[in-house]
Amino acid sequence: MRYNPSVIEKKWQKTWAEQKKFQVSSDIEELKKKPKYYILDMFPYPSGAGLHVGHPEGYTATDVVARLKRMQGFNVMHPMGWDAFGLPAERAAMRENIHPAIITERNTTNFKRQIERLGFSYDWSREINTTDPQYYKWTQWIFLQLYKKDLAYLSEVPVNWCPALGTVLANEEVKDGKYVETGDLVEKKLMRQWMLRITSYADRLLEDLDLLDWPENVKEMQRNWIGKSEGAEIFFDLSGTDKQIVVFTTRPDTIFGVTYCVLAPEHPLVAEITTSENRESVTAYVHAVQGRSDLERQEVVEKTGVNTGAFAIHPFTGAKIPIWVADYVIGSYGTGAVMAVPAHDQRDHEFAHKYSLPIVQVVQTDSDLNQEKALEGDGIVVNSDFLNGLHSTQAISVAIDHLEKNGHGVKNIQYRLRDWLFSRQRYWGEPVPVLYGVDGRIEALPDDALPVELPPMDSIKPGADGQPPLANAPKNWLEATLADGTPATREVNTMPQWAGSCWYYLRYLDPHNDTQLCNEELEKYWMPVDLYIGGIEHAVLHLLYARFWHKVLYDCGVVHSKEPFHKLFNQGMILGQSYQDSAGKYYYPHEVEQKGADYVVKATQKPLKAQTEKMSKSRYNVISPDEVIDQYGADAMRLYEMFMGPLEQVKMWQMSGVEGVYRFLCRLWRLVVDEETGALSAKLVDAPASSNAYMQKWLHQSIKKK
Ligand code: ANZ
Repeated sequence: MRYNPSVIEKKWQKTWAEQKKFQVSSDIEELKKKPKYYILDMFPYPSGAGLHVGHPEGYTATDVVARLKRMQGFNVMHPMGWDAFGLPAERAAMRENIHPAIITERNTTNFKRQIERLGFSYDWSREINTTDPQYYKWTQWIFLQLYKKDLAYLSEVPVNWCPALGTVLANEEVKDGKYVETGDLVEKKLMRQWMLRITSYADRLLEDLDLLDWPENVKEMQRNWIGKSEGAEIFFDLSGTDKQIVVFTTRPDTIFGVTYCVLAPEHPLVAEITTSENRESVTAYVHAVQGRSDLERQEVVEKTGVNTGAFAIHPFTGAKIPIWVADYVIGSYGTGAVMAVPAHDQRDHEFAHKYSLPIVQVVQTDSDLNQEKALEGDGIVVNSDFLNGLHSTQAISVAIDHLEKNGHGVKNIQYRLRDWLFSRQRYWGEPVPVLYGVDGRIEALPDDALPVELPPMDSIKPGADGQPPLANAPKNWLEATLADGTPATREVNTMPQWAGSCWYYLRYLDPHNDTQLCNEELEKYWMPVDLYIGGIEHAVLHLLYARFWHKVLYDCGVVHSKEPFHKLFNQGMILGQSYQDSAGKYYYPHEVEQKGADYVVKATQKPLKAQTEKMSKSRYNVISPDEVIDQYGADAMRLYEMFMGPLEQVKMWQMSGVEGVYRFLCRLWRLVVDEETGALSAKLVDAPASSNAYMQKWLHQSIKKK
């Protein structure tokens, strides 16, 4: 009767399942007798590769807390489900010529098998899947609420269109005008897309971060993403016309240091104001910089631009200020135009140097102005008429007052946050529950028409000219009628993968409710989530989108907490194992052979740059929980993951560590079980538990060893 995890673990997992040990009641009266604890994992995307050892790291941590809280007398909500819509399944479906639903089913079955083997105490009766029509019915219902509140609208927006793939790409997927994975050309194309007005929630998303027990770095990432800037819009009259250009600035205190203005190349006034002598060079420039993404434009080291030949009038001095076009000014931020203050803004400084534009210092700071650097800090304002002698911060409000009084500007706040582009030209997502009449009328479907299910289709390839796959859906799906009986067609775009994960934590509370997204009493009892654990990669988008939807649902009266996730914790990534040779260099596991206690590099291989790297197929360093459990059992795997180091730290996987934990478990087993007879160890039974001499001896021996 040696320690045999495969027998022990199977037995207890079966018992737990049969006795429904971890199922929490749905009876609100019953629940109210005890305090609650809602502990949530970021639910996984069931990929074809199956679980890797990074998943169980967070899952083990939440499981430890869930079990503790149950023992402490809490009702514990600890559910699991599948975030299963998305591009990888769609791509796999096209590759293998199998429907994505089948691929998803295959992957979730495998994920569930792997997670169950680990013996976590999930309440499986609450399992959800975002691709289940009974689930996405409510994702669609929330979209309708957004639409009713004018928070969902259609807009012609420039998107990254890849003609070769026939699809729109995310900004992160495009570099140098090409799709990062295949190198196919990407162009900007205007397409009518659904947008969600997340910007109207910017202030609340910012302010309510203060209510949360989250890591400071995650809050800071959210703040930066929202990017609130307070300043002013200043109106510059255009010399010789009745037109104006409007700039956005956070530093109106530097208004007397303006020596030129800059328009973004896509600014609508560029063509209009450019003089005939400068037309050719401006057109050539605008053409040359087209297709560069905003991100690339901000990264560019060497600033470029051209003079339009036109002039603006300084609102206070009346001086004529040249207007340039340069792509360091971003069209989609602020007003797409800036007043340039080269003495106090680094970008303007570099540009002014390059094109020999004047540099006028108007703020006295601790350092002196030199060739390389602008003086970006605060100080005492100089060379600035009525602002002279004021500190920059005071000067900002005095300047704004003057501008407002004279009709030359207004106080203004800008956000980096943009409205959320919510349409995808894909099949494997939630259909948007909207119809278009023949006259172009838009009509949202009534609640009782939900769910709008995805039609079965033989081919889910995109249609011609960027038409989404659903444009080829069978006629009986595509064609519908408006409320007044006139013919209509369905929206053929689907929702992005983020949609389903924006509200899943609510569905777990009442997963089988077919009249409501979630029962109100249950929501009031369980929300907010007390502890949410997941990867730092979700620090911005998922968490921001979910907070946004939650606030909308709060405004609709569906939820009663302002924020969904009270405490957040990010687990650190588990990196792949590497081996060190005698020269102290590190190699991938497949590049070395073990010879005795040493590792010998098989062929002439380049050593790794760092001791460990991310686990990935191409690095041959992925560890599957299955192989660990086969060899050592789930308890060894779980204990090892918790013993690797602080949960939030990045750590390297080491099989020898699992081996060590396994040996510890064997010893623990021998302490309790007599290996010969299989009965409880005689040494344990002999003495009363309180004064167990054997245990005492063991304990003190252990303390001494330490
Ligand atoms: C004059 C000035 C003087 C500025 C100075 C800064 C320092 P944040 O904080 O990021 O909001 N700006 C405005 N719109 C822009 C655009 N579309 N593309 C590129 N730059 C833009 O930055 C606001 C500042 O960035 C603005 O204040 C403007 O330059 C520039 F000593 O105006 B400032």
